[in-house]
Amino acid sequence: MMKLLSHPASPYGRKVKIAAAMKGVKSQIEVITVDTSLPTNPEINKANPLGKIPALIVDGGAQFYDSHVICEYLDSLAPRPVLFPATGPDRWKTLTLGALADGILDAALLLVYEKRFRPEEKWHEPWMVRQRSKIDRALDILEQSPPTWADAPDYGHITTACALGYLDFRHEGRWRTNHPKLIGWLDAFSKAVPAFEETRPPKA
Ligand SMILES: N[C@@H](CCC(=O)N[C@@H](CS)C(=O)NCC(=O)O)C(=O)O
Repeated sequence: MMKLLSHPASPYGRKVKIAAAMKGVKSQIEVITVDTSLPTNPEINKANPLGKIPALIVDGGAQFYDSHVICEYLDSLAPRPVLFPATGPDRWKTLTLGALADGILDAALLLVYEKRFRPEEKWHEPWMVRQRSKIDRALDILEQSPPTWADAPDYGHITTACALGYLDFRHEGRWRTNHPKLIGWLDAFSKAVPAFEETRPPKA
């Protein structure tokens, strides 16, 4: 049995859980909840020296992180659906979409951490504006041309859905006011991939 160190609120952990469900390997993974908001957590530090979830411990003891690597590993366990096109332009398109959506996540998480881990007198508004502008530019690109899929969504689409889901969860869904095409896109993803709803983070 593989072990996934994660947390129900983690959008990166959600990517991995969705990938596992899509690849039909969910039942081979025991999910262990880890709290990364503690000052230090030996359990996660042992699995990932960076102290970040998700981390996957596979049979035989090898430890994989981060979410991209774990998703690509899970993709290698079963032939279909293909989450990472093997070669050619499709592969670079998928990886670049994944990087864009991970960039939204990273900026959105830093905005949460600014307030969680720093005292209020040290919150730095220009830095937060900088992070918000990254999210806004990325959302505008996605809204111009929401990423389509042929047979099934891939890793790029999974990451995009998890980024939008995180903006709903931690940033009051403000993106919904001016991205109508993306709202429709997320609804279509949710219908195509039941694991998206099944992994919705619990209300804080
Ligand atoms: N690039 C990493 C990001 C993972 C990440 O930042 N996870 C957060 C939780 S959602 C975390 O563990 N934060 C703890 C910390 O940064 O100390 C991935 O894709 O797995």
